[in-house]
Amino acid sequence: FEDASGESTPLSAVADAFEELSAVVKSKGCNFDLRLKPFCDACSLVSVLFTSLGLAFKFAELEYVSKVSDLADAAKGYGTLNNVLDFDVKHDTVRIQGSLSRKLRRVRQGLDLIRALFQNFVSSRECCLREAASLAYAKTCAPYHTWAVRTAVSAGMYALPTREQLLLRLNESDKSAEKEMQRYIDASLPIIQYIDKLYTSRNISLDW
Ligand code: 1PZ
Repeated sequence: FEDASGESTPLSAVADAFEELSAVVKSKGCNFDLRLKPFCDACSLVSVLFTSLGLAFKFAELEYVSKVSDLADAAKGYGTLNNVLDFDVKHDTVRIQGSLSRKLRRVRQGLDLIRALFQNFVSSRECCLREAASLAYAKTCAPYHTWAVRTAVSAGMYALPTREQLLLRLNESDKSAEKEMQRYIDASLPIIQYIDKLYTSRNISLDW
């Protein structure tokens, strides 16, 4: 999609990538064997949003980017998301720190964080970014993070740009941002559900 000047924006690139991915997942059903490569390609686009957030969330960016990049590095060897899970189930390493199944779970939580953030953002133009981000974090990631991480995140929230600054940095208007965010909200849901099913179908709970 294009902004007023005819250029594609970072947000529209993210929305495009997830729409493409979710179209595949939706058309082939939940038994479809999603490949790591296109999944990681879409996930790595999300990190452009971090650039717009300033230095406060540099550590979050590094965390997220390194996990996506480790999954991308494994793409050749594993091929699909299912194979990642199968490997860790076999070796009893699903929840072990550093395992790919755990990294996938964290990346999924990151995707859900962005989804919740966008939902708060589009639901009201009065909603400031800090409020939108704090609520989204509390809902999607905080329950699984240590006290130290939660404390750092809530301190970092005060350094977030304003809603207007974010829109400016993303090269969007209120209206165009709402459209692109809504596209991501809709397209990311089937992907998130697909990932959850990888775990639940193997009797792995999602409380971590
Ligand atoms: C406009 C967007 C505003 C978003 C503001 C919210 C920022 C949330 C900050 C999250 C910080 C996470 C710091 C490190 C957490 C790690 O402890 C965990 C567990 O790692 P493990 O022990 O399994 O190795 N890591 C994660 O949960 C990785 C994913 C973090 C999600 C980051 C956000 C992803 C999307 C960002 C796009 C802007």
